[in-house]
Amino acid sequence: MATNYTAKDITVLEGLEPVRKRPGMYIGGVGTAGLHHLVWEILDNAVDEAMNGYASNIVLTLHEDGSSITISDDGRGIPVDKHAATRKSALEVIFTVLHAGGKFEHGSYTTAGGLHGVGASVVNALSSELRASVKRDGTLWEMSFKRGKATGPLKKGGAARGTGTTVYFHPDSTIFPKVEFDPALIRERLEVVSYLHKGVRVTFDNEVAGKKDVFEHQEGLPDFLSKIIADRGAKPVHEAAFAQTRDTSPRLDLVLQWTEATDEHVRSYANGIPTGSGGTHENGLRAGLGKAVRNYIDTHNLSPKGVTLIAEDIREGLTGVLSIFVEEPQFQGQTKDRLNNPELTSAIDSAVRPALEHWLNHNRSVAEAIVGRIILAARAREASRAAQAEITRKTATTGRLNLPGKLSDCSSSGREDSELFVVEGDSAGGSAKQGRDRVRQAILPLRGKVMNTEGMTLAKVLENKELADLVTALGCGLGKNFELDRLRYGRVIILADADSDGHHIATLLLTFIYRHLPQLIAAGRVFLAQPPLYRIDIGKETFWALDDAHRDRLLKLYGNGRAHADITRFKGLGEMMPKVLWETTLNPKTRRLLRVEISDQIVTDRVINELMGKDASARFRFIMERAEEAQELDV
Ligand code: 28F
Repeated sequence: MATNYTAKDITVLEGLEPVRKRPGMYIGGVGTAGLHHLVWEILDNAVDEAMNGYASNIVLTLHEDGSSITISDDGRGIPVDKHAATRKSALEVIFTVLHAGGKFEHGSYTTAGGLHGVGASVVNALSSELRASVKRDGTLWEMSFKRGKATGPLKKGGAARGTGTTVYFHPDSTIFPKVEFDPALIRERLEVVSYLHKGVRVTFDNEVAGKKDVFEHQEGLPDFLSKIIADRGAKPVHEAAFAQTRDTSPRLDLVLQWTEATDEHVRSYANGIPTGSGGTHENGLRAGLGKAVRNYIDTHNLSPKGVTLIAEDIREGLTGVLSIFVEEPQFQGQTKDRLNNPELTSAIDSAVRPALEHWLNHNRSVAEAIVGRIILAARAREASRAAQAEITRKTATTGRLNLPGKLSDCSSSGREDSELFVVEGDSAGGSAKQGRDRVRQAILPLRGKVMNTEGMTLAKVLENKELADLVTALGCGLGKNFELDRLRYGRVIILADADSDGHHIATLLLTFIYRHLPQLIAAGRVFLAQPPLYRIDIGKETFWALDDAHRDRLLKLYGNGRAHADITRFKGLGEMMPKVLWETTLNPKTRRLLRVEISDQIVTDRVINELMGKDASARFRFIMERAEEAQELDV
């Protein structure tokens, strides 16, 4: 616990000029991430006061200019007594001296020292204006700064009820090219604070949107886990989650629950900072978890016959939150979101293993459900390995000869300039085969509806001939056997009718690719073709409209006051003349493709998961709304 400090504890280091000269050294950069580090640092100081039990309310106000913020807590209030050596108040020193503050002492967990621990003084240096106010000993104190320099002395105000610290700051637009906060990012981080620090009420007062959110969770991580599982639409395989907390350093807070989902989803945090790239704390959790489950299985003779369990089986479907607090966090990696404290691996491992083993042994029915889930994962893995081996064997032994019969391959064997069009339906396939460039463009027609693979095991998926043929045609295997450089085409282009059915097929194919061939999307190799829905002839000119809105825009642009517009709606690709299909959709010189990109993994996970299980119209509507945002490329 932080002992009570007074000004004498501050170690005075150096001025703030270096910070303004090389801000990147202190906050990583002056882009959006760097801008928001200013918020996290001040917020972190308020959270630290709450963690030490002195504050229970934190309010963040995003002012209506969208570029200034006030954060306040109801903690003790930063000390204002004068520092013997410098004759300055603790408050002034904290905001004007780099790395000042007794926060390196025991019991305080701000991330001072790492990228995240820049200290309030750096925020001050990089703000065109900052105002700190403290309520302490029944009095209000205030001090203002410009670019790190005090604009006047510490002012003693009137009487004040309660205690606490409030900081207003406006980042300096001569340092940050864009001073515009991202409300969603701030809201998400505040909500996480309320989950990681149970009982602390965190308020987000968004004056830009005129909206106020209050986050407060008495349970903390168990509430967080319930939200994550609900968002992902995952179905738990056991009722009660495993929960563990430990208050001695390194502080540990952990919840785990196995679900029917086919992937692992454990979110980890160090001192409240998301560690998306994992780290030694996660390695410790995996080690402890693996040993505890294996010990349980061995002790109770539950090992499955004919299949060997691997670590991934144990964690398949596992959803959880790991939150640790350590006094000297070492953040690593490009975005500083990997934790690298070596001592944590064994510390977390030896904390989790006995607790989880104890829990399993004292909750037999839960343990049986979890072991059952693990064995299912192992068997599914085994089956899909066999299925993939079958596909690989077929493709490998006879090379191109063994390609699906329906594939009209292109003559070029160079990958980078060849493209595979995955076309819905035979008639569309026919038009595409005739209209295409035979040297560079291959056509794979798919018959009828592709199955909805969401939540299915790989073995089940590959029973679908259409998808198995697609995997064979692509040539790069899938799942654990995936090898991007065996991909036989430079681009995979989904060509479906411009109507709702076509969108539905495209969505099903995207779901399959996203779940089982995600590397193709990550490599930017997956595209959606945009065939026209309408042909519009006005006078001698012909226009092509992608959808109703586009048609109306074209008519408004070119239609009024001129010759009558002749509009034809295409019932499907199969009804298009091959030449028209070439000109409007296949020809790289005139077509417009949408490249499929995943901007936010968590959001995409939720969208695919949430909607793929529901009815098609909800799915299609949701995807088409997103399609509006999709970036158009002339490739
Ligand atoms: C909106 C941001 O920064 N809250 C803070 C405190 C409280 C103390 C403190 C902070 C003392 C000299 C090291 C008070 N009383 N919210 C905040 N609340 N810093 S920052 O002390 C800093 C140390 O420098 C505090 C007794 N001990 C500590």
